[in-house]
Amino acid sequence: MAALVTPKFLSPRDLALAVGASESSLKRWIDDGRVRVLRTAGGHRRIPLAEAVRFIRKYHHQVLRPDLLGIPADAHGPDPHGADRLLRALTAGDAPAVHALLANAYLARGSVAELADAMICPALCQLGEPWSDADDGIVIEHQSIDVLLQVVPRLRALIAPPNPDAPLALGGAPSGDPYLLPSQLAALVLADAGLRTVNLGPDTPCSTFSCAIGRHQPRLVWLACSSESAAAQIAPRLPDLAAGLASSGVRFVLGGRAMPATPPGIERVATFAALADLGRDLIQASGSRDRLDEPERDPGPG
Ligand code: B12
Repeated sequence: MAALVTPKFLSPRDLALAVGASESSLKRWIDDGRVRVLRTAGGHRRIPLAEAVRFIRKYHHQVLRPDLLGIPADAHGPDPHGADRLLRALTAGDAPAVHALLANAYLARGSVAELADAMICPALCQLGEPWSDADDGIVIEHQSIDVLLQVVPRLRALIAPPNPDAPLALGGAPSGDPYLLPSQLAALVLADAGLRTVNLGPDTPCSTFSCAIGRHQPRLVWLACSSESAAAQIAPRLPDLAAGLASSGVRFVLGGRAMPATPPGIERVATFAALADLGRDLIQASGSRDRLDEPERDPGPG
């Protein structure tokens, strides 16, 4: 992964090369507003990476040179056996291949929720099964999570930043739950839906949740439960937490393979696709402006 640098901005020439178009076509698309650009102090046009990705996804462009977007090429292209190939790449600890698979699938208009539900979770499930008896199974699990945690920020760089007035979602895993990826994915899925997110991460005490809720005033709180013992410990405290959040109109979402039985007021969400739906509902209800209407930050001289 070392050779590729994720660019913050692309020149019109690089975006034209990436999608196999001529520079004059790209200039026309800039002029008709399909691609939004910034001007450097020197008057050069620059395209933020997330804007380039939005343009590619919206207008169904095929990407011939993903390397220009900081993404390794994926010779296979998007395919229905993505989870199997992801499993092989994870087992081999091949971070560039994992990056290539997931980022190219996103460019081909997959949502982050689809990547999580249809590729990442099935690959990890398979990885957890055969390896559970093998001596090096635990090594492969740690290594796979490490690879995915390297790739998640690179996927995040492809997503348009949220509007400053977008609703905020906050969450994590309860005390004693060491699982990192579920909350990372929840945050990524909600960011893809347009929300601002704060991920408190694994092993988060109830007091920290309360403090963070007071500080950030979220509209949605998620609790990712993957550890049976941690879920059993937090279960008796859920009714109070749910009542407090409900009184402020905050949606409380419980997800994860170990989510305990829940009292009314807590929404059980089984898939990341369902979480994305919730996120989009919140964006619509909030009246937050379309994030594409937001002016972009200046890229500085260049
Ligand atoms: C990586 C891993 C670990 C790593 C975690 C590293 C880390 N820091 O994150 C380590 C090595 C620490 C670990 C430890 C253990 N693990 Co482990 N682990 C896994 C593995 C391979 C992947 C877990 C993961 O991150 N999955 C990613 C999540 C997102 O996928 P998912 O859990 O399938 O989630 C789905 C839904 O629940 C939902 N979802 C999940 N979270 C959320 C959150 C929200 C908000 C929403 C809306 C939805 C949602 O989305 C997915 C479906 O689309 C799983 C295998 C598997 N099937 O997942 C085993 C697995 C979970 N582990 C297992 C076991 C047994 C253990 C240990 C007990 C092993 C041991 N003997 O020590 C310990 C227990 C640790 C503990 N304190 O609880 C078992 C659990 C069996 C069971 N009874 O449930 C599994 C299933 C493996 C297996 N087949 O046996 N593990």
